[in-house]
Amino acid sequence: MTIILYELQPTRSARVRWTLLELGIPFESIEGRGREIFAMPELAQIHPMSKLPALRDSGRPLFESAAICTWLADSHPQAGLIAPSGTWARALHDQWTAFTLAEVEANLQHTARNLFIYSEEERVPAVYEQNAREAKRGLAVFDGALKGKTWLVEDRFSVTDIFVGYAVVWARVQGMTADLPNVTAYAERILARPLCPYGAMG
Ligand SMILES: N[C@@H](CCC(=O)N[C@@H](CS)C(=O)NCC(=O)O)C(=O)O
Repeated sequence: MTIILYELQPTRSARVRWTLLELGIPFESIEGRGREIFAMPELAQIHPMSKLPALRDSGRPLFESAAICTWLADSHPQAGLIAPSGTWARALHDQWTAFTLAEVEANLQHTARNLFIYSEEERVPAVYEQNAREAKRGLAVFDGALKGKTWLVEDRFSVTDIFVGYAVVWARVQGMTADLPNVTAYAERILARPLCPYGAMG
């Protein structure tokens, strides 16, 4: 089995890097090219929109950080980083990853695209406030879910925390978590994990 990860830190490829490190899987990294990585033909062969992260596992292409992290944890069950399919704990993993993407990250990403990817003429500054408000609604749900808990699923560290933790740390960098004590403490626990690469986010 050979794993090749296309990555650029501190993007969402950090989720995959961390999952691989937690699982102790050796992997080859395509990195250190700055934004030139997005123009690599071999990246386009994996991700139809040339986005990161992208992965080859024994030659097979896979994209979307949730799908990649879940697959890696599933295919190494002995590490206990994810509950098996068909269990309630696994349903909660699926719930929190979908919720993160739809209710928090989509809003953070829309603002980031306006700020860093769209040209000045294309930018719509009015969305910044709307996106922050919607992201905070999602983050408030996490604040409630984390009350009295250390980790999200079965109260033990899992790939769910690797996934959700990225969005929470991103929101924290944007100053959206200050009035959410449980989310703030969770972000600190995430950043304190020995293998966590999210410190590079700022
Ligand atoms: N939902 C995707 C997001 C992928 C994504 O947008 N990645 C960013 C880096 S964090 C990217 O490649 N941006 C380049 C672009 O939009 O052209 C995932 O979680 O993998």
